[in-house]
Amino acid sequence: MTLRLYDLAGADPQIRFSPYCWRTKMALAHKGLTVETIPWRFTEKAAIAFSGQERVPVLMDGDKTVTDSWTIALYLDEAYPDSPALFASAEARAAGFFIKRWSETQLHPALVRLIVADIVQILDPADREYFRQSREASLGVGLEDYCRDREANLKALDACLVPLRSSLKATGFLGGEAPNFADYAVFGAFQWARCSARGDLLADDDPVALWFEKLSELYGGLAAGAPRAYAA
Ligand SMILES: N[C@@H](CCC(=O)N[C@@H](CS)C(=O)NCC(=O)O)C(=O)O
Repeated sequence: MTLRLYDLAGADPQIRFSPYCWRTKMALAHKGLTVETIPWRFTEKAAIAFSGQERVPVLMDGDKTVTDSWTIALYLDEAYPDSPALFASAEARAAGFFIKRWSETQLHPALVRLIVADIVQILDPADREYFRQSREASLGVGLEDYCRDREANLKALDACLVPLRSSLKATGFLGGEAPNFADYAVFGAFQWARCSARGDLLADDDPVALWFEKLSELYGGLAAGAPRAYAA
């Protein structure tokens, strides 16, 4: 039975840029599972109302519906125990939870300052007003003003990446010798920026960039082949 996933899209349905959906797509590929993705826009709340909440990813596996990227990862390991584990142990799961929360609370905000003004431009016209209003209300400032000082925002990102960079230098992947869900939880954030915003955020020789490249090429280049909204 094919799994199905509601996946955030831009005006161009090929542009898939949600950090949380990218985590899930990498996790599904890691498990060797095939998924059919359904492009979804921010304002299409009615389409996912059956899931009992208003956000993507929403995974449908037969008659089961699972939401939230972390819950989906736990579900996949439980439902598909014979496929490669996303968490090989309870310890890996505990460390993975910390890393996913680091990504959401430290890395995502640093990236938002660099990409949110580009994101609004790639949205379906029906989504633009909703996105601008909701994000400006939570940030307390206009999106373009929020991103104005790119140099300072790049410096802040660089400082935020210190622990990630040291870990990757030491171990290759956050999961150790091979990637696990912790890698995908952080990878999703960089793929969000890659697919939805202008410019590169990392120097070519940055260990974080090298790790990102390696993950992008996995699973037949699943992430490397994803179209970008802006030319590289
Ligand atoms: N905790 C959720 C967060 C999911 C989430 O925030 N998804 C965003 C897309 S990146 C969304 O659906 N936003 C809907 C909205 O802002 O209205 C997860 O890990 O899956």
